[in-house]
Amino acid sequence: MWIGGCSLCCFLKSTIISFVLLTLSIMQTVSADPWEITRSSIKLGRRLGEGFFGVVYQGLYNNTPVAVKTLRHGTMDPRDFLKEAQIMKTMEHPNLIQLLAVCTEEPIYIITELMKNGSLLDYLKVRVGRLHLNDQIEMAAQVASGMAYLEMKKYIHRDLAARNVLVGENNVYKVADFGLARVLQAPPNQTNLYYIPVGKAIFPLRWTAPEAIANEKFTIKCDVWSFGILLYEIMTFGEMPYPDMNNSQVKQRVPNGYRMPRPVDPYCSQDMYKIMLDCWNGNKNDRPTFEALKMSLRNVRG
Ligand code: ACK
Repeated sequence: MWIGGCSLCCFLKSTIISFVLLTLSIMQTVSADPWEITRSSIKLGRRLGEGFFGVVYQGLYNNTPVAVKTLRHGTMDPRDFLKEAQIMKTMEHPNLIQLLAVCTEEPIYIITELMKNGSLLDYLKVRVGRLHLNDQIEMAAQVASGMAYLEMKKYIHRDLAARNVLVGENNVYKVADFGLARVLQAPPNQTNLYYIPVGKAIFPLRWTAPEAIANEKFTIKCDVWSFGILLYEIMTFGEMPYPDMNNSQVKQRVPNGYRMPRPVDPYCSQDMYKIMLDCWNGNKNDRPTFEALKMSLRNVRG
């Protein structure tokens, strides 16, 4: 009788233990992030280039060629990045670079689709005078399409510029690095051609709307301002915005109403310049939506 009691007790004990183990393993499976991958599952290949925050490599993931963005230590808090990556993963559009996987242990790896022709900025620079207005409108319209999707999803890019648009095969243009700017931290005492520290954050000064510099608050309307600067880059084949001004002149004059003049060489049509000026409206609420920009770009004449 006693022996029977013991075996019942042992049976119950082992059943409970198995149940707990099973529950734990189910919980682990549910909570494991399917986007998080081990570093060993990525084979790094040739170096594609270097951004402010680290080197970008070509890589192989599941036998598929990918781009691997590696972030230098200290460029962001891995926990902030992980939170932001959860949102980035939900963004899917033919004109947005698709996030494929992440490695959130430092050095952080961001694995995305590979774009054969690199950044739009470099693409433009080597094609000075070799593109037609229709090609330029096509680039702008595809970027506006990707941005209209972010707008609809109530998401903000914060660093829209030709260097962050990538060019694929068959004239496909995709917006990269959306959301990243929010979690990036300024490396101490480091600035470069594009980014300057403002408080704890860093800003791409020449692409940033004056109200965002003033109050460090970003909205989709700041992205619209940056889109106007991107149009300027497209029309000038990658010229640096405000070419004759230094950073402090930009910081001081733009909030006081200064706007870049219409590019004349290379030529920029009045229609296109009008769209730029609309994006640079001092009152952010009077700037167009990306949805409206898509339409306006269809009607641009040379
Ligand atoms: O102009 P590039 O060759 O294109 O040099 C820059 C560099 O990395 C730093 O940003 C390249 N790059 C970034 N992301 C990708 C990508 N997904 N596919 C191909 N090249 C990329 C970019």
